[in-house]
Amino acid sequence: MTHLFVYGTLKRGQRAAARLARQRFVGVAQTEPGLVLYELDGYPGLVREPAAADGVVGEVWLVDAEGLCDLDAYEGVAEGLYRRESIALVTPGFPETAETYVYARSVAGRKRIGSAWPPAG
Ligand code: PCA
Repeated sequence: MTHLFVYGTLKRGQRAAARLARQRFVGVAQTEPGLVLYELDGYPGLVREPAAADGVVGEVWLVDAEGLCDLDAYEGVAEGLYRRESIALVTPGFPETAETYVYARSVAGRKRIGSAWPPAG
């Protein structure tokens, strides 16, 4: 089983939430600083940005191997859209690290939305 941090369309109530239906929700948590979200085409991309002070808020799920394989396919890992990488969590009571989907393409010209998606307002 793998702890997976999701911050976009896979979150509860969002468009792709059903893809986690057979997995276990752990809770809402925050990442280490140095990670930030950009708005892409109706979904967000998390990127590493050393100056980002706040980190990202999202959900931690416990995902089985088959589910992770399906999610990698959905997120376009093989096509180089996202890379699945380990990041650190700072919320007490959570594992110290989790896997997440880091956006693997350029965010040049995209809107920087900060710590949470969808952005408020
Ligand atoms: N889906 C993945 C990565 C970005 C997206 O919209 C997620 O929810 O974490």
